[in-house]
Amino acid sequence: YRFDSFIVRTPSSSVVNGLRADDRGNPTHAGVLTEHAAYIHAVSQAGVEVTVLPPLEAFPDSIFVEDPALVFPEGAILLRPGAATRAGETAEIAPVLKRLFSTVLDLPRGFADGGDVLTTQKSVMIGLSARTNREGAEALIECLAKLGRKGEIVETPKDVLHFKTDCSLLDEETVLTTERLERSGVFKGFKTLLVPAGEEAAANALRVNDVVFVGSDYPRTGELLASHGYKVVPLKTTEIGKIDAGLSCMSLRW
Ligand code: CIR
Repeated sequence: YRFDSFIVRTPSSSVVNGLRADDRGNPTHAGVLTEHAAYIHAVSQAGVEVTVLPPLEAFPDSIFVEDPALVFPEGAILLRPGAATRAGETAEIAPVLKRLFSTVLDLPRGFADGGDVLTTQKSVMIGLSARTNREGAEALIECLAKLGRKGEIVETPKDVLHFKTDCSLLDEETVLTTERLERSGVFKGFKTLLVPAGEEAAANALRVNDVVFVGSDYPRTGELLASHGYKVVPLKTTEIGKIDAGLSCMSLRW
């Protein structure tokens, strides 16, 4: 959770057509832009340098740069997003990563979204989901090994978009998660904090250096984290939430 660098992508006007499981109405372009600008400002204040990529009209979900790639200080991996409308995002981010990293690997087969990947000191957890299949997860483990990292395949709760929709790393030993994911037992060896019932979407929080960013629509989660000594900064995720996104999705971090 210690980072120096972020990559984000400005939302295009097509973001209003982003994928979603339940239609609660389109987000507005202006609303997403405002949330995105506040995110850039907030992470900059947390001490990271932010590279802002230009909008991609052809890819409504391309603001969620977390999904087409994985980055580590030692190198990057270009992924194969599991949603057909997002597959082309990898080719868009590839040249940027090739400029910034001396090692850039390609996921050779299968499908994997970065939203299904939780990096901890012990391992890189890869959640199987509707976007990440076993073939992709196994191929990803091979790529991770080339970077000197250990990958581990885990399950994502049913009907949850991504593994990280339901969890985030608060520090090296603590994970914020939902009751349904905690129940699966994946976080053995970690301390867990559970988001209050009704605030499941708050589990996709984002620890950056000394602060934890949490969706401002989830005040009870903010209070819970503050009561455990975390420095909490609420960020609005109302519009991006309409297209199933939270705070980790909007950046690549290393
Ligand atoms: C999608 O369904 O792909 C986007 N609407 C949301 C992606 C969220 N990404 C993430 O959690 N890493």
